[in-house]
Amino acid sequence: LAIESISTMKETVERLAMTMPVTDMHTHLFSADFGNLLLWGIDELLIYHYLISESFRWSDDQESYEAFWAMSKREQADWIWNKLFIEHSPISEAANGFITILHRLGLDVSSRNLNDYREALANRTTAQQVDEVLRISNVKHVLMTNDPFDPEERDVWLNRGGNKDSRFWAALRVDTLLNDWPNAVVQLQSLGYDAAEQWTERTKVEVRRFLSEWIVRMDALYLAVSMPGDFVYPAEDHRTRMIDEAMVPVCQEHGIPFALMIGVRRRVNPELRLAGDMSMDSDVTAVEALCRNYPTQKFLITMLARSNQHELTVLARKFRNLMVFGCWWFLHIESMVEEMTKFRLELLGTSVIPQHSDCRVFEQLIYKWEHSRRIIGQVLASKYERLYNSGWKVTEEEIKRDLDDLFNRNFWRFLGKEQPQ
Ligand code: REL
Ligand code: ZN
Repeated sequence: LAIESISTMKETVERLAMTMPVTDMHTHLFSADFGNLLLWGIDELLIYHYLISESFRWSDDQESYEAFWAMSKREQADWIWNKLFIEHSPISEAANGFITILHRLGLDVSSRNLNDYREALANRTTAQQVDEVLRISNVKHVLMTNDPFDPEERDVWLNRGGNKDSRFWAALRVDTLLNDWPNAVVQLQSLGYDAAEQWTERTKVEVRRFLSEWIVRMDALYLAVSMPGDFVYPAEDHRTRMIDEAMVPVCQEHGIPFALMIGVRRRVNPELRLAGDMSMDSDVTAVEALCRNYPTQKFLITMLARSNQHELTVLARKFRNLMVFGCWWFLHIESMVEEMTKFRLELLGTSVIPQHSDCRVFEQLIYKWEHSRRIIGQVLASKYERLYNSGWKVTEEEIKRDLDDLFNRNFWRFLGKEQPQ
């Protein structure tokens, strides 16, 4: 039944946008099977690298980076809490996000008593918190970032049965193979693969074997990498050979997409460690060449520079094997999510994946999705309103269909898989 008034239409879109289950197609979260790799709780939330870099803006030469890194997690969390929440107001997206989390967990935000918050969560088990957070955030499927070169993670896959939680899915991360080949060779050799630094036939075969074995072992839904902004393709270099001769052939063999996240400049301030990464402009023609060279290979693409977003969205009009996804990292802020969602819907309709969370700490699912759902709902409602003014009235079923495409189905359809129940 067509919705007859604009206000009812807006209420319906908002209600559905805020409550519909979502597929979070890129996170750094893990299921409880991965033990300590799964980060959660108050202190982990406060020492999120987004908040670390924001806190250092309120410190001076008297407070060395080293002194911060030497502190315990709890001390670091206290330091950040004071700087960002007590001495200043938590206005930034990440700081505001922490408040959204406390609020949704039912904690008294007005007390500003950090120890109370710690205590409130202290008696929960990891499994309880996972259930609770997935319930509050309405996240149904969580994609992990899985790196077989990480010894702790590898042990879970090889010796402890891997992922057993059907709400979690693997994505095989291949950064070292593409961006730090000498190191990757050492790792491959230590895992028993006969690889050499020189790109020989044997090395190619062994890299493919490594990728295939791990795709199968993890049941990886896609291959993933973060690339610097100066990534050029095609080029006479290691990356192009690795992509053309190992990664794309293996993706094709297993029928999985290749996700490239392009535009990061690692450690511009090494003192900040994980918090020291920066964004940089990228060359969209690299993605264009990939999509044209491999028309039957699917590419999931996101970019980190605001300046690349429009061109990338236009490119998706040209290639059906290109799926644009998410507002990544520094773009995951209110103003950018709104801007990007608007022009993506204007250029692509609903054939886009508007958001992923990139969470590193479990409870972040709560704020990242709540903040994004609201904006995506508002943008969608404004598009329906324009149609309404021309006499085109959407039904509740159509709103559901469109939101489900944005939040779930575009991802699963792109994989060529039924969305699991
Ligand atoms: O997957 C990536 O490469 C990035 O998303 C991460 O490196 C980054 O640190 C992440 O926390 C950003 O949101
Ligand atoms: Zn990420």
